[in-house]
Amino acid sequence: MDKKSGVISEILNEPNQIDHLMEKMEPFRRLMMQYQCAILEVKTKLEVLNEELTLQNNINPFESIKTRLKKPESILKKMKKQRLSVTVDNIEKNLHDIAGIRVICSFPDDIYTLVDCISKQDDIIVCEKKDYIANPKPNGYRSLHLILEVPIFLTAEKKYMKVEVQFRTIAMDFWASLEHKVKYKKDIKNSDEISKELKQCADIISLIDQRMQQIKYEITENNDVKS
Ligand code: 0O2
Repeated sequence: MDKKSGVISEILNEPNQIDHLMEKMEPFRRLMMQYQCAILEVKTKLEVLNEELTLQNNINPFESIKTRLKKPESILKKMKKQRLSVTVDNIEKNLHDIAGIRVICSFPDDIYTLVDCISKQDDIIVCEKKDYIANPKPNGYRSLHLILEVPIFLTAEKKYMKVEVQFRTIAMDFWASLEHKVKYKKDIKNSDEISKELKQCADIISLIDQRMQQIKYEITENNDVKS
């Protein structure tokens, strides 16, 4: 292992040594620490928005927020898949989902409100936006993905870090969790049938999300008229 450049390709074929070597490799550990800080920054921004919007509307725009740092094994797998040499520089340049946040909302409109508010913040750069709610994937997958760049302030530098934020409703999350399990399970006998069934469920879930949204509007409007 070349400690200076951060080349770690030698460990690719030695999975049992990955954790041990990763722990010892300072540049990699530093990069992971920086991604963890970026997660904290974006999570706090979203929580601040949640607090304010809850006070304004009496309804919290998100139900829960989950964060994760991509595991070393998954990073290596993705680098290998992209046929990239495994250096710390290459990891940072090519992988945009090392820092991940998932925001689970009750209603689709809350997703767009949060996306709009966070995208407008002047220290945030929106590098990429994929709206799989407006344009669902052929399998029925719905979510809105952002790749954000956020500054972190370290002892001797300010550095912009990428964070992937996925926004979905509770119902979309329920669907995606099961579909993810099916996707990674090998040797499913009736996989075509299951895919068809999942696609139908995704469409039903989308309709329910829209109807629940409509009911929420009606309740809010009626309350506004009374008060
Ligand atoms: P995992 O195991 O969840 O981390 P990229 O990440 O940019 O290389 P892509 O496909 O261009 O890959 O990005 P995209 O479409 O924004 O998808 C990124 C993530 O969204 C995926 O990460 C999944 O978490 C989720 N996702 C995308 N499509 C689907 C889908 O059809 N079903 C489910 N359940 N989740 C999906 P990973 O790394 O692929 O997987």
